[in-house]
Amino acid sequence: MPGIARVGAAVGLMCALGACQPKHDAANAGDSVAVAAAPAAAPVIVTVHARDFAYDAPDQIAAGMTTFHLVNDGPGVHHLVLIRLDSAKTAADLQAAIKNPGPLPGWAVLSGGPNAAEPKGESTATVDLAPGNYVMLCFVDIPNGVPHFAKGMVRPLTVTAATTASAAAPATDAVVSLSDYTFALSQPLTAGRHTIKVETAPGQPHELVLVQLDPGKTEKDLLAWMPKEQGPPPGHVVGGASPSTSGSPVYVSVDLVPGKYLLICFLPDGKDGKPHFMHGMMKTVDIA
Ligand SMILES: [Cu+2]
Repeated sequence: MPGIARVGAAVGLMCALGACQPKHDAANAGDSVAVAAAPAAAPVIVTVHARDFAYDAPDQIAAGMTTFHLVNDGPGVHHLVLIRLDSAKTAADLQAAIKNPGPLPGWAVLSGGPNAAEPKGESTATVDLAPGNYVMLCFVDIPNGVPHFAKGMVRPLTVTAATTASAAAPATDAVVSLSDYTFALSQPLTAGRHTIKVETAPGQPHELVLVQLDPGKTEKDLLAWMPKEQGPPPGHVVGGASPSTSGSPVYVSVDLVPGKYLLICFLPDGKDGKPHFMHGMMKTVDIA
């Protein structure tokens, strides 16, 4: 069928020119996101703006490989955690459930997303979303220990069945495996722009927060700073993978400059409630 072959070639060319990555902005809030007529060569990009304390985002998107571009317009640090609500549960049910400490109920499935972005910073991650009802939520509790979802940073997102084939997973140049309680890297990370596959092993859910340490600072400085958050922090967040369960990889796009970085998981432990970094889930890497 030469007609179809020609259409395919044209789509390929447009993709090469950067024309087939539709951007969906806060301006489209309330709209359903249109999907390209041909199988997408790259994941659809959904731009979400975070501010203190709300997300500006579409209400509805199509299922499949989706890149979430989190733009932090607020003065505080924020991230975007996607949680799928099964069993007809609602955002109100989730908000009631997360008032209790401990693991999320089984109907709330941690599905990744872009982790912490600095004020005026950005964070980007790609996930493969199944159709369903989701919420976007911020667990960050800086400053003063009150999680941002309690201040309004929780927003429903409906993921509808896709009408076209999903894009393939992004090409990656490293894998970081999260397990109870370690970060394992497939190879040393290097400076430059990378897409890193972050996958959680069977066991508890985990997250990857990437912190770039200021020159001369170490993880001890961060641990000393965190309880009171007094004075300037010894580093700054540069994204990572929001919490996910096994089987839901997160593809993190990040631009690394040479320096010392920390990989940290803050998720509360399923057994004793302590953050996972207190169980050893904290790793310093030198990037050259
Ligand atoms: Cu927040």
